[in-house]
Amino acid sequence: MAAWLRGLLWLLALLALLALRGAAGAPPSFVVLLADDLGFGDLGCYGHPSSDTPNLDRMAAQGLRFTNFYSSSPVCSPSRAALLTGRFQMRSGVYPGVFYPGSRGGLPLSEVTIAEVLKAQGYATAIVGKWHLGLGVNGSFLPIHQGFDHFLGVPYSHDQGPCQNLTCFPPDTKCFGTCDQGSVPVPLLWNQTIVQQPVSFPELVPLYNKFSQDFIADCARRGLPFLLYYASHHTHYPQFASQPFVGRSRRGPFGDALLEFDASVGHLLQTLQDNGIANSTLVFFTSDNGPSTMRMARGGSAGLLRCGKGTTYDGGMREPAVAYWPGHVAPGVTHELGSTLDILPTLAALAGATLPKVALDGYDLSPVLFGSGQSPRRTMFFYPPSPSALQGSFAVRLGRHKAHYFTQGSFHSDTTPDQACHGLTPLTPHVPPLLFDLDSDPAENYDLLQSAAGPEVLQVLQEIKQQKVLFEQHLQFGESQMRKGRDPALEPCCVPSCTPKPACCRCS
Ligand code: CSN
Ligand code: MG
Repeated sequence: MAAWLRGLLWLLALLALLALRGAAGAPPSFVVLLADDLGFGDLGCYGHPSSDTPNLDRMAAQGLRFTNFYSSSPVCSPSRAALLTGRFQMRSGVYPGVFYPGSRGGLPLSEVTIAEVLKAQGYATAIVGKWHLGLGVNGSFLPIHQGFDHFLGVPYSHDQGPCQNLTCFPPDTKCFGTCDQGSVPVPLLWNQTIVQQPVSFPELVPLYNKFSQDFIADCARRGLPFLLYYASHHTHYPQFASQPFVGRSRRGPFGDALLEFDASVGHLLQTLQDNGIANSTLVFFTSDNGPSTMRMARGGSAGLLRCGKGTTYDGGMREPAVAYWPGHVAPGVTHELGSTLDILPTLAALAGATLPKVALDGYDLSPVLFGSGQSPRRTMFFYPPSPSALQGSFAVRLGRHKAHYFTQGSFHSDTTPDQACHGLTPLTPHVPPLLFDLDSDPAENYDLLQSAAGPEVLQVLQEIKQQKVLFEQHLQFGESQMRKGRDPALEPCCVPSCTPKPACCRCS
């Protein structure tokens, strides 16, 4: 080949490479929005008849809306552990149940979070809102030890402390129900420091909005890619809302809380616009677990799905989810499988980051977001709030089918018309499993083995069993963090040596 021709080919190859890099562009920023105890049926864009969610609905209309997206657990702490690590909660030991204010354990520091993955790529990182992955001695489990540069928020659920005085507007209105009376008042933390105790919830969301706005503006000014993890307390019980939202929805206190969350979403999207970074930022929205129907009209709704929080029926774990990135993610609806477990691998791929060298349970969803539309995820495994290696997964989804090997009710799913959901419904093994076709029967009503156990159905069951065995063979349970127990002395208190505890822990 002539030297000039070789030179020309080199040049062309170089130009192609540059063009590719240009198309990929600078690393994108990420906003991960997580609602709390919000069910599959709670948003306007998922069919709720009286919710007001104009901003989330707009995100869904201009982004990609998932119909088969799952959290990794039907309760909070395990679900959040999995979202941040891309690993099932059993691996990290975040089971059984959830963390409490005095829990000794937390998400182990040896786990690699998405914040740490992105920080290694030069990202700025912040979390605002609910943490719920432990406090530990001297705050050693707080977000700033897990890759987050900044934290403004509450370290656990806001019913994990006395909340009957949680003021609602108009002033002196009693909020609904009672909470954990024996714990310290719920604190607001800035990094590791208690800045308010108890938190004034009706004034909290404006603080979160300002924190988010300042963080985003600062990153934009410095030209830094960032991760903002916005973990809202809405719409967890007990519902609260700032003054402009009280009584403004058609759906009562739950609707008001949802309306305020939706307004925060609008505020965040506007902030991205104002800083000129809307088309370099992927916004991903989902929820941590299904609705707490034990709260009746103050709980959320799983829509047409069966049961809710605490159960391995779809109502406990299938969640609304939207990926929004104008100019990059084409608007539409996908019926492909996805999970909160996939967030870490997906964001890592987009950032060009290397994956942690550990067993991951997530997949890079880029093909769903930008490509063929086909998800690399073919299965989803359903584990109860108290998982054990002996029982294994309670249910397995493969494609459109889901087999239940165990079912169990949960008090979180009380008051639904279906008794199978309720707390008094005991653990029940199913041999053979219950088998549902979630495409033709999303409500998990009609067991295929009762009605139509033809050879194709038995074949499906065989394949699901194979996937189950294969997965469980390689699933190592980490040491349980919850079984380390609790110590009241570890509960966060702004006046460390005051008496009588816990009530004396008050600062404004
Ligand atoms: S959760 O809700 O943290 O959103 O899962 O606030 O499972 O025992 C769950 N629980 C308090 C809660 C306790 C919560 C439990
Ligand atoms: Mg929750």
